Amino acid sequence: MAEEEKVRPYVSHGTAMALSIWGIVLVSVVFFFVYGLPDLASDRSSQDTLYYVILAISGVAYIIVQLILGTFIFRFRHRDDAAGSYWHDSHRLEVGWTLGTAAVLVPIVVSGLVIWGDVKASTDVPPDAIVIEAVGAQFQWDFRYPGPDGAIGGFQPELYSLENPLGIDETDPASADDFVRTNQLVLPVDRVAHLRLRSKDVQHAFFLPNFRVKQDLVPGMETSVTFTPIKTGEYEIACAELCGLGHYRMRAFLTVMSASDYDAWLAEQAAQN
Ligand SMILES: [Cu+2]
Repeated sequence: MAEEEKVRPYVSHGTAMALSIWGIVLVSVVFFFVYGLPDLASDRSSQDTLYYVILAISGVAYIIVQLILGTFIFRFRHRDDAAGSYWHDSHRLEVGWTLGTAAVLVPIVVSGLVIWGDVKASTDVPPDAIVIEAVGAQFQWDFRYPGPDGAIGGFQPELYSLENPLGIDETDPASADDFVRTNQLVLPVDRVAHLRLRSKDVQHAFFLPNFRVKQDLVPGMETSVTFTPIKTGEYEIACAELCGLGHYRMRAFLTVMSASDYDAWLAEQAAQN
């Protein structure tokens, strides 16, 4: 009697474990379909394509592996009369799964490198690109526009003060018509945007989920991102680097306008200056 009671829990453990694994697979597959990527609003569709290819390959592998795992746990659950069998060393199997994995991973890594090269090729910024300086600071974003002369003036960290929070060098003639908007970035659609990023204090990260853009801001150096908006609308800009107690409110907005609306907006801002 006492013997039987000891054995029964182990029998149900095997079944419960198999059912839990299959349950987790089912729930995670449903979640993948419910929570997709936010709508794409930039020219970076190749990133999405690669993402979906990797997701499909790893998703199918994940489902197959978990189904087999659950099946084995269920099939070989505890039985009083069962004995395990052991074997090891199959060179053919080892070579097979090494080459098989490499055949899947090498093309993924190569496509990733090609896309990464495209994303990072910010050296070829076309001459008609919109160039804007984005300054991150605890806890806001300031965007400096070049004004009618098309050139952004210099800055010096020594000039940081309450009156000149961005340290703008006023002796630089290019600074004269620059204007700054806080937490509001405006860009025209279908034109290359080149953002020069700098931080006043700690590391921040400029994150535009809809544009597949995420770039760290590093104190003491300039980083940059180049992308082209392809859809008008209002989008969220987040800081993606835990940068202090107010990190959660380091949020800004990007408005993408038609070319004519953008020109009208620029003229309005220049008039206000
Ligand atoms: Cu931040």
